[in-house]
Amino acid sequence: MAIERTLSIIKPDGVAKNIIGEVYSRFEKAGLKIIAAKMLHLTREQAEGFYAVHKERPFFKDLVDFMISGPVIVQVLEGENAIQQNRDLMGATDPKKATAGTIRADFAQTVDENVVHGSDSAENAKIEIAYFFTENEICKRTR
Ligand code: DAT
Ligand code: MG
Repeated sequence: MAIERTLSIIKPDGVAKNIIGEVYSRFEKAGLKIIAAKMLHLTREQAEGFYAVHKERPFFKDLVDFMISGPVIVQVLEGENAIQQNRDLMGATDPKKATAGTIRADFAQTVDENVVHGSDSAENAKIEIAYFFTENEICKRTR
């Protein structure tokens, strides 16, 4: 397995629930390193662009409204198998179907407000990281 990078977002509900530290703690305990991070309040255009793959879906407008309802924390995670590892930590999209002990099972109630985002493939990770971070904003963690 290789060292990968993935994009993670703590969504507005996660920030509002004051569980930023709890989520970061899960990343760190799993051996994932945070190599870039920022808090921002997405504009409608930013949220629509980020979720452009879903623009024909019936839930698109609600998803965008939710994503701009408050600030988010966006981070790049690095580690062995980081993309799948982060998806495993997150749990299924619908928290009711998420495995016990995952972030979504523990902190989310509904599919439309499910606390975290994580890239789902190497290709999308690259695109999503570049959507939020320049190469200069991504740090080397050599210590
Ligand atoms: P994931 O976030 O697990 O990658 P996704 O890419 O299929 O899931 O969808 C992106 C987000 O859109 C998801 O986190 C919540 C929302 N969403 C997905 N399916 C939905 C549905 N059936 N009803 C409402 N919102 C949904
Ligand atoms: Mg997705």
